[in-house]
Amino acid sequence: MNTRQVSSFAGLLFGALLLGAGCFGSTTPVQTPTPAQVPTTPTSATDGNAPTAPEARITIQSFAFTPQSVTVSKGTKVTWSNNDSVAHTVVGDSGTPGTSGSIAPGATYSYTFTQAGTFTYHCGIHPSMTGTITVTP
Ligand SMILES: [Cu+2]
Repeated sequence: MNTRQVSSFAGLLFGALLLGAGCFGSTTPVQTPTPAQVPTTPTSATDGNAPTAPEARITIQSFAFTPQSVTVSKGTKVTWSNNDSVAHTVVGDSGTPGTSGSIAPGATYSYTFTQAGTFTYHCGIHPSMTGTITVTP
């Protein structure tokens, strides 16, 4: 055995020791769990979950609007239902809530209030029938 062989053997041994020590001493790195991807659900305005517009109902019965006075918020759709046996109309004294035309028994008339204020109306057929809608901003 000459010196060259010895040194190469020693080198091999040293390398094996290093390798072994490396294996023994190495700890498997703790896998940091990647945070679960929270799916970003796009909220589209057309998925039907949009809040519905507020609504209010007024009954026309016994030649009267019931309730006679209603307070709603701006954007509310008010629907008059004619429960009488004769036709009535809804006519805004100053244009709001429009002019319904004849509301037959069992029929309805709807108007969406887009401006705040106090609006009086009457029945074009029976002027004694009056009502007031107060619209808050
Ligand atoms: Cu009437």
